[in-house]
Amino acid sequence: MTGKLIAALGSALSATLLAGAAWAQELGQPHPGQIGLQTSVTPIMDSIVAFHDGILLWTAVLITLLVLALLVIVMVRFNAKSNPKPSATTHNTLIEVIWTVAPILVLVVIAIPSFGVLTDQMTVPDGERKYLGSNIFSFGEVDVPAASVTIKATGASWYWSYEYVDQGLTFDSNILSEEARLAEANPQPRLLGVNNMMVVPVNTTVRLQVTSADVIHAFAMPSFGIKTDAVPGRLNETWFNARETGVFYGQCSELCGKDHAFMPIGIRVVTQEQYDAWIAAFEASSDVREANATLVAQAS
Ligand SMILES: [Cu+2]
Repeated sequence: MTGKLIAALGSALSATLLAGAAWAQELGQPHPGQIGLQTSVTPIMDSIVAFHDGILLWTAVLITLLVLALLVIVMVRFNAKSNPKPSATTHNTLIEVIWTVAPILVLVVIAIPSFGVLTDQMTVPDGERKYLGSNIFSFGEVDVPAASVTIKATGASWYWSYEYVDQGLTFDSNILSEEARLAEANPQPRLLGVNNMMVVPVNTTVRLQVTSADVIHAFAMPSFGIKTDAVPGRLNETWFNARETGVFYGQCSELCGKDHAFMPIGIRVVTQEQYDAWIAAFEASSDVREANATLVAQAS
C-alpha cells in the first residue's frame, strides 16, 4: 500500500518536473504546474537563482530535516511509555549557547551573498563596476555596459505609464480585456496581456526608474530579477540588461486596491535595429501604436 503510494507520488512528481522542463522553454511567463523560478535572462536574476537554488533552498531543507529528526527523537524516546519518569532538568548552558549561536551563523551565511545581490540590484552600471552574476560568493566577475537607455515606469490605479526619458516620449500600458486578448492573432497569456508593452533593446543596459502617481504599487519582472516599489513622491532606481529577445511578463506586486491583480507588466525585448525603428516611428508620430506597428511589420 505504502509502496504504491510512494510510486504514485514519485511518478506524479517526475511528470510535473518533466512538464516543467518542457514549459520552461517558453520564456517570460509562468506555466501551469511550474516548480521553481522563471528562466533568468539578466545578470541580477542569475544571482537570485544561484542564491535561491544554491543556498536558501538547502538551508531550509536542512533546518526542516533537523527539526523533524529532533521531533521524531522526542516522540520515540521520551513518550510516556518509554520514559515513564521524566527528568526534571530545566537549563543546559551548552545547548542554550548552541541554539543561539547556530541560527546567527546561518543568518550570517545567508546575509553575505544577500547584501551583494541587493547592492548589485541598486547600483546602475557605469561600465566599470563588476557584478556577481551566478557566482554570488565572488567579488564581482560579470561585466555590464553602462546604462544607455532610461525608462521611467509610473504605477497608477490601475495601469502603468512608461516614459522614455531621453526622448520625452510617454505612453500608457493597460491590461487587455478578455475579448481583445482572444481577438489577437497570437493571444497573450490571460491576465498578463497588455495593449502597449515597454520596448527595450537586447543586450543593452536599461536604467529603470520607478515611481507612482497615486498609491504604492510595485514593479516586478520575474525573469529580470526586478521587484521595486513604486512610491508616490519618490524615484526608485534599478536596472536590467536582458540577453534574450522576446516578451516578458510581470505584475504589480504591492496590494494597491481593487484592480491590483489587473495591472500586468509587459516588456518586449527586441534587436537594436527593431528598437531604433520603434523609437523613430514613435518620435515621428508621437503615437505608440504607430511605433508598435513597425514591430508587427518586422515580425511578419
Ligand atoms: Cu498596483
